[in-house]
Amino acid sequence: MIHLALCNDLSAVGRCSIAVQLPVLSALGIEASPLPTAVLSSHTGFSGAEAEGLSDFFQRALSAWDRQGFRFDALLLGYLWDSGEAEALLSYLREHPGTRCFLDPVMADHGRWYQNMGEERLPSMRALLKSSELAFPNLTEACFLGNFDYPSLSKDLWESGSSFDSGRKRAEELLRPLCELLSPEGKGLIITGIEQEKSILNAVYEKGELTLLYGERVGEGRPGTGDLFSAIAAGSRLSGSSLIESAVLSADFIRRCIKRSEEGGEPPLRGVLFEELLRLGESGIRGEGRDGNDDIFKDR
Ligand code: PXL
Repeated sequence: MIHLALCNDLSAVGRCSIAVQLPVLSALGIEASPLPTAVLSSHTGFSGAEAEGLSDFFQRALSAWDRQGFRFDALLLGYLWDSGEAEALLSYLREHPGTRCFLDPVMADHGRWYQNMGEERLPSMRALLKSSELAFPNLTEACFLGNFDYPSLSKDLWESGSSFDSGRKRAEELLRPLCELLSPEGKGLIITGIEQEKSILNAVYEKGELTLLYGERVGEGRPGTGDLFSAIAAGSRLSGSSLIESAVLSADFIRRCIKRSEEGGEPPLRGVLFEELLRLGESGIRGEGRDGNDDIFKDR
């Protein structure tokens, strides 16, 4: 069985990070070992959250794994508490050169840094990119990592029809050098959850080629969808799927979860109702419940 170390925060309320990634990875047949970077009473989209960084414990646990003889096929990295955790992960990856690394550079969204994060995060995130075969930034994180102007690119990508061409071209200008920052073994990037008036786009970039995946946009954005995306895409990649297949699987599952959440009246801050859709064989991640009428479609 494929064994993955899941390094992310554990937020009790709001369906994000480890709380959503662990169940989907299990459903995909991956053994995922959660190593929390921080514990929170809820994600930080809710005001007044209690949070405790686990940096010391996190670093001790990484070292313990070697003493205990535990090896991992891959790491999936998400929300990091501080630079100590990032440095510890960089050393771990240096000392375990065969370990594959999938990076969601969780730092910011909608043009703004998350609480307690800022530009000081960029050097360690860029260093982690160098050790990763695949990264899943949102558009804000991609712009911050690539020194690109977020407001103008998000506006260009929002446009549809022929005026969208300039957005597409500028996205390529961002993705080309960003992809070069990744490890030589990988060089795949997916910018997740790009918003347009009627669609959600995922921009898949591999071997110099950009593929845009369009899905119907239903309701407002919800936290945790980026975490679901990275877990499903990493799990699916580790099981041998192509990058595009993995992205389509993630995008389609998330689209159905959002639709179910809107129908069920789930408040957006509580994330997506993914639990019912995990049932295997019926409407699970690879299930037959894919509704068919508004699937994810490709435009190259
Ligand atoms: O899903 C992103 C995320 C992860 N972890 C924590 C967060 C957020 C987004 O708000 O607050 C703690």
